[in-house]
Amino acid sequence: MSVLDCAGKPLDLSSPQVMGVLNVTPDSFSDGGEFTRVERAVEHAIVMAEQGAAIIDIGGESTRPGAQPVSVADELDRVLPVIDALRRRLTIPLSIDTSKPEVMTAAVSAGAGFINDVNALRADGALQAAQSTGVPVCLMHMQGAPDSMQESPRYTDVVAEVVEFLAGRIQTCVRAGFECAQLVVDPGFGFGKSLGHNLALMRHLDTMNSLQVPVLIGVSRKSMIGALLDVEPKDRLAGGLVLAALAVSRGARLVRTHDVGPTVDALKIVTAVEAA
Ligand code: 8Y7
Repeated sequence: MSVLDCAGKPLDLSSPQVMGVLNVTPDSFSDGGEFTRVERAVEHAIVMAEQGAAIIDIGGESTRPGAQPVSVADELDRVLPVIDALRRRLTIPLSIDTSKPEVMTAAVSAGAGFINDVNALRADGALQAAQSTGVPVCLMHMQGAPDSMQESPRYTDVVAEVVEFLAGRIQTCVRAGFECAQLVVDPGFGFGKSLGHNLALMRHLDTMNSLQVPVLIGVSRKSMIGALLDVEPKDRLAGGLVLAALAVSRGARLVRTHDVGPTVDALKIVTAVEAA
């Protein structure tokens, strides 16, 4: 379970690691045009690798609540030049953050070694496309769709329902030809969840270890921190670090974050304490 083969690049999860977020969307890199956007994204990824990220997650479609959908062509125009530039400049694996089968296939051909799908391969053709690439996949839980998921999230037992959903997706993937050693799961903090649901998932995150595949979490700058502290995204670092530490102490192996340097430090501390 501990070393994933990301198209030839190893991702060693025997200790917890950081996944750096690289958004290549017009809203995150305004002005300056195409070249500037690619250049800035590449530079940012290199900084995150220097800060200790074990993998970089490249996304060309915003999955924030209420976000607008993006066409396959636009998503590819955003991510492919960045993947192409980074595959030669970084030794760590690159992850493609997408739910679209066409983007999965093209991104892995261009050099991505991991697929991060917030839709857990439920889109038409995604299961087959991802399986054909041969790279590991993160299956994330989401209730509803991004445009409406935060309107009225409902569960009887959020922890049991998320685990049950992910167990079902693992089973579907294995039947489609995946090996368990290629799969990672994620409870999907903020994706069709109230603050109470997010807190229950964090409190009982160790329950996810029963799935016997590595657990990834993403909490950095999310609204659950805003709701607890009443602070803007730029002031959510401390909250995100505490949640990352709590998650890792409950067994999470990969932490997806915008704040790579501080998160690497936090995970080193937790790892040292857990090893004592
Ligand atoms: C997550 C994610 C986002 C997450 C995984 C944001 C793409 C929203 N969040 N992928 N993506 N897990 N696996 O605030 O929690 O970064 S986008």
